[in-house]
Amino acid sequence: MSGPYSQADPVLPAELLFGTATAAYQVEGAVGEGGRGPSIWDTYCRTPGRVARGESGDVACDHYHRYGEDVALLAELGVDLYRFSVSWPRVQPTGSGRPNPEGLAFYDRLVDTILGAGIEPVLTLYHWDLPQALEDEGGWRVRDTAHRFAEYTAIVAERLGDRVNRWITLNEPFCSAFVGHAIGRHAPGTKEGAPALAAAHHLLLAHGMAVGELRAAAAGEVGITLNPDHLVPATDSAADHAAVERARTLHNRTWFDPIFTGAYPDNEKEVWGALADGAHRVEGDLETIGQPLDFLGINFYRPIMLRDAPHVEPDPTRRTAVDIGVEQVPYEGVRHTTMGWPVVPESFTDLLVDLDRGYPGLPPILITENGSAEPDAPDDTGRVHDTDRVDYLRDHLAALGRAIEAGVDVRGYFVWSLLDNFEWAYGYDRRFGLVRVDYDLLERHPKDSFHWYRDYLTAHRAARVKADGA
Ligand code: IFM
Repeated sequence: MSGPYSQADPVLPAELLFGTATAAYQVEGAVGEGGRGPSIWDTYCRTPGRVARGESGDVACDHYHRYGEDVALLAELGVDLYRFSVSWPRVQPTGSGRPNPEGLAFYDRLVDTILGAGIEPVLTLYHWDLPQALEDEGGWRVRDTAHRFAEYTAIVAERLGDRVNRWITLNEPFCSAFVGHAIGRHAPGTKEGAPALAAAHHLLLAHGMAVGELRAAAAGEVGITLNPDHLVPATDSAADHAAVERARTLHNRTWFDPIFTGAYPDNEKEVWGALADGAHRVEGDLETIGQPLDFLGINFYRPIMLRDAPHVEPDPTRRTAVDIGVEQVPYEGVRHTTMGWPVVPESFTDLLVDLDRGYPGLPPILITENGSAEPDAPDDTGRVHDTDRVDYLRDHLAALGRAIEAGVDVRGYFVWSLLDNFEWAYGYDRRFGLVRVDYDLLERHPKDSFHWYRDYLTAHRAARVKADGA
């Protein structure tokens, strides 16, 4: 492996756009300011034992006050795009009714600052921070929350639709539905069976309703961000292949099939068993969910190796309420990031090619997240020489290039993340940023990967100018 600033950087199509991404609860802080209401993540973080070291997004990177400094960093990087999310409880503190003027004013300022730096804002409407008041009424388990999401979408579209041209309805609904309601490792942190499936359906419905609102507001291009997994059987046995197929339904098909084929997965009875009663589905929902999109956001970090395993995990702390009889198997012989995730760039190519072949007619793809958490120990001068992150990014960009060569229509790529930030149940010690955040002083320190990405983008832009002039 080579270090930063090497000549080995992949050359990607000149028209490919580049950016970085963040999410409201992970960076904003200021949870009690500007009229913001509580979200399920505030509640989850305050529940003892849920988040490492009892940490929370209360202060996070203080982006709410320091967004000007952060946008200046984006300008220095030279990105085309910046993906951020709007906090629903900042806009509607109880998740319904009249909008909070201070909340909308914050996003007005943020969007204007991003545009003023010559960068295009890409807005995610929901990155997991459901207003707690809606959770108290049943949250994603109930259909009304989809209607509330449509109402919130219309408010944001009316306010920002004149300046934001790319809209992402939901980020990784797999995590909201299953990590939140079946595995219990994300807010609201429950282990439920059928309600988790209802949550999945209502998230899909919320997405579809939001698409309708964004179209009505002529807000621009509309998409969703999914996190399909590249799933690999541990052995060639029929049982392990069948386990992968069940997991593919849980992780990928639950979302891709309704949105892109207008049907629920045909093996859902086999996967969910008695849980698949479909009680929450209403005629016409599939039409709402399956409206055409302008782009598909994909988040990719690592592949998952699986084997067939007896139903009912013996370790109660690892048990999930949606048990599909599979077990994760560690990847041997590859580097792992501090998330414990294996680094296998070729699986990025394979995933994209598989999706492209498996779902003909997919809209153009934006890679809305890709990146790695690394130990990032600063040296005596405070600099972070994060060579492993540079290698990760370079190797994944090369893998992306191979997918593009194979015919996958990819239009953009975002590094997760601009800043070190609040990594959900892991708290602050999992650092994904191109910029180190000193959480005591809230100072920002660009890492070597920041400089590498800046140089890479400079070279890419030069190639683009040349291509435009040719
Ligand atoms: O930090 C998260 C982000 O919020 C959603 N996608 C995965 C990232 C890394 O775990």
